[in-house]
Amino acid sequence: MPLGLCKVASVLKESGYNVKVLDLTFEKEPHKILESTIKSFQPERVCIGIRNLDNADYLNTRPILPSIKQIIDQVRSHSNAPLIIGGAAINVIGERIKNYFNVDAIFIGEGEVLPGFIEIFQRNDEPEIFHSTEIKNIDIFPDAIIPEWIDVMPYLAMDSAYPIQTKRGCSYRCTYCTYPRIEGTLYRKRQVERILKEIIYLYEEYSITYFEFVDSVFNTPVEFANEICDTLAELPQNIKFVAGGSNPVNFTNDFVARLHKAHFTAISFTVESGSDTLLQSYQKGFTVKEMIKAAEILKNYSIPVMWIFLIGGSGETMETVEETLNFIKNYVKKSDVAYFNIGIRVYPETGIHETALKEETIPLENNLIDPTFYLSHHLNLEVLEKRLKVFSRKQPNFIYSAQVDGKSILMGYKIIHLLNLPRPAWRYTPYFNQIKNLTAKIFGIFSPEKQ
Ligand code: B12
Ligand code: SF4
Repeated sequence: MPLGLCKVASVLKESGYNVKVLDLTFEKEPHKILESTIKSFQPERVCIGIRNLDNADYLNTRPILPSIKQIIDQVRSHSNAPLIIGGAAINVIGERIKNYFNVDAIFIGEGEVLPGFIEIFQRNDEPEIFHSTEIKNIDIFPDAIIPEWIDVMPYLAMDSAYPIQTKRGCSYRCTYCTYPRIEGTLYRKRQVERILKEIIYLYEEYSITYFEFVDSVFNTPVEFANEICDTLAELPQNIKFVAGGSNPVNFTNDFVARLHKAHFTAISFTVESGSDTLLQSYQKGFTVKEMIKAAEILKNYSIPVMWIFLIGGSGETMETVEETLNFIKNYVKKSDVAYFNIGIRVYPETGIHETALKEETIPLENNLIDPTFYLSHHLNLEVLEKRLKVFSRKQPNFIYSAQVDGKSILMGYKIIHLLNLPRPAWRYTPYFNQIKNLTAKIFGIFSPEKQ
């Protein structure tokens, strides 16, 4: 759900602009809708929010920017309004995007300050670049009530939770990550009462009962996360929450008990590796020992957990991959899910970019706009994939990106939504895979490496 874009729209509206948000995500004929909206609304400025550069998936890469280029060209052909782009993808790639699109301005940073700039935008031969300064108090801006701008039903039907941000910033320095660059390294927290008010409003006005916290790391700083959990615990029990990115630092019995009391229905744990060598290489700031401690605590609770791993960082070998698989085998509950991303999307100004430049696996002239990935030179992709396929047959709770069949997943989401089953949908992965493996056995469809 486009939280950032709706946030910008709300701020513009508060500044006195007549704003319309056009969400093309679920449109069957996006170009037609775009044309008719431009003709009827006659905008004086057009702002386009770009969230992703691509799907960041090495094994199944899908670029996104070429389709956005088409949309921009279409806007240009129907309107003379100055055109500005912004959003997470632009914040990640920065000025490197300057000559890629035919736009008048590129906005890098937090869109809440857009009203200050919007008046001065003109049609330009060359795009102007604006850098917003970091906003100290994010509470001074209005909340983005997404259903006031777009239809959220198709998102909810696809198992998407309603996004809530409780703070901005991340104080960690993981070598592959852009978040500290997008949101800064100091935490800027929202007032807890304000967050609560937003959730209650969405529940009462729009019957939304499923929320996800989209902070960089939900459980850091832990005192703030505790305060939020204690406040949420007072809400009606049918309102459920997902703790987006969480990590094992400060992951205590006391914290999980609070999550449980506050009706958290899932946790995603972005641990990245079960090998201390790789955790150190990624500069994760925790060790396997802390992961084991967190796993032991989680065994006492029924909250489903998705453990997310990132395979292929600097120093990854088949031995370190085996350490991660052993961690999954020994510590991840059979009813939980272990998800592997293979290969690291390289973004500018990250540690992994520096490593790739030093190793000369990525040339300096690569501006990183096109999907570019790092994979440890100690790994052979074919051998790795074979090993993971064999592992996944024995561990039905294990999945990796290339194995995920988008069409079946969408169908599954729809069924779960229609039957109103507890969410998130991924909690059913182990059962779904067991059925799939059993069916394959019955029909004797074994792939060659198994025999
Ligand atoms: C939470 C999150 C998710 C959640 C979303 C949950 C939900 N219910 O919404 C989940 C886990 C599902 C997810 C999935 C993916 N994500 Co994600 N996600 C994030 C995260 C952590 C926060 C996004 C967010 O909501 N921020 C809060 C809002 C308020 O901020 P914002 O959107 O950036 O908006 C601000 C500015 O960008 C700007 N702005 C926004 N729009 C506009 C428009 C204009 C005109 C202007 C001027 C300004 C402007 O102003 C806003 C307010 O300050 C970001 C990282 C980050 N820290 O930003 C990655 C991030 C957005 N995700 C990313 C990616 C790659 C993905 C996936 C493709 C990963 C994958 N392989 O599956 C998928 C794609 C999902 C999809 N369909 O788009 C990338 C996108 C950039 C890129 N590299 O391509 C990011 C930046 C992380 C990264 N790798 O660096 N993600
Ligand atoms: S991976 Fe997570 S903890 Fe590490 S810098 Fe990024 S957001 Fe912070």
